[in-house]
Amino acid sequence: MSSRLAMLGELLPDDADGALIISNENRRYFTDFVSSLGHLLVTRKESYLFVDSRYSEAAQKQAKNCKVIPCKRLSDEMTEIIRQNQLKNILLEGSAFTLNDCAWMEKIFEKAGANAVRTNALDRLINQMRIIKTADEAEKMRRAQMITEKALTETLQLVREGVTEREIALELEFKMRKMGADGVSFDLIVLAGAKTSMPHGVPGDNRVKNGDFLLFDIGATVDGYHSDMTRTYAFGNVTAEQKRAYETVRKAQLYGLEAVTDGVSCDYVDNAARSYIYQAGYEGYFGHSTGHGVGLAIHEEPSVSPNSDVILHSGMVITVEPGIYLPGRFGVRIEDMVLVTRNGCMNLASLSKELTIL
Ligand SMILES: [Mn+2]
Repeated sequence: MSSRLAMLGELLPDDADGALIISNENRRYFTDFVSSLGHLLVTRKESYLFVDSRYSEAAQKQAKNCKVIPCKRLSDEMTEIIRQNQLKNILLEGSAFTLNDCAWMEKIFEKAGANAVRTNALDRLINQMRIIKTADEAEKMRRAQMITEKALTETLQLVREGVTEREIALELEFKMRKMGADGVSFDLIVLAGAKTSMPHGVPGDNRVKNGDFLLFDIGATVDGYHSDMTRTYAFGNVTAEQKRAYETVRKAQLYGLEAVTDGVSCDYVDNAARSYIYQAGYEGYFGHSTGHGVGLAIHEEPSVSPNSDVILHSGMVITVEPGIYLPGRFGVRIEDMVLVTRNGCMNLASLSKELTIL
């Protein structure tokens, strides 16, 4: 099997002879090497990973399918390699380059006789590769999801009246790391009571009390791959109105999941969940997309939104996460991460979605 770098080299458009990758995720995706800095120059024949002295030994041992170039001064080594390969047009990773990086790279390229191509062409090629997960990638995500569920199940046993959102979030993160996660997928979202109406609220000193909804939007990473899950629980006695909103989201989420299969478009899946919520009288209280792709990034292609006509294919991993948010009162969201298959999807999450009273 040819390497991802060889595949990218082959996919380069006719009017480009090189591509420069600088994001941590894409550098890792193509070389398996984890670092916080490094320039990966891809050509049709060969790829070069430029690193400074902090990474040169590790990169030479671990980076795959590329030549590691230890750098004293990046501009010198990069100029040399561009000249050797007689590169003329080099695509930049548009989503990763800042204006400053771009100006600096253009200067280096100019000295070496090459042009920087500032389009989204490279990002589109890479996304097209990353959007389909291999079995190995999906397995890492499944492991991350299992850790998330186990940590949540154990943490729920510790929830008592009066504990703060921050204490619960910290306990969860500690457990995930102890269970073998590299880290958390994002700053864990643990919200109680009225704060649950803010889809991306930040855990604070708010204390759990009777009648609260408790919302957990959480995930772990394994080998850089993310998991993403949301569950909403009742603490003590919740009202009939809270139960109605919960049941509406639960059914909408099931309709969303049922819509997922190879060959349907993302807006179709979004609509399957969204229209149920709107018809139940909650139009205006579900603002965000129904879901998103997950992988080395917590949010990646495809977007499962009303504006996305991307067609789902087996091997994609997406979330289905509708919600209802009543400002100042409460919110509900339920989210699973699923692997699209030829005739439906495989749910990577297995925790119950029945309304559970803690
Ligand atoms: Mn999500």
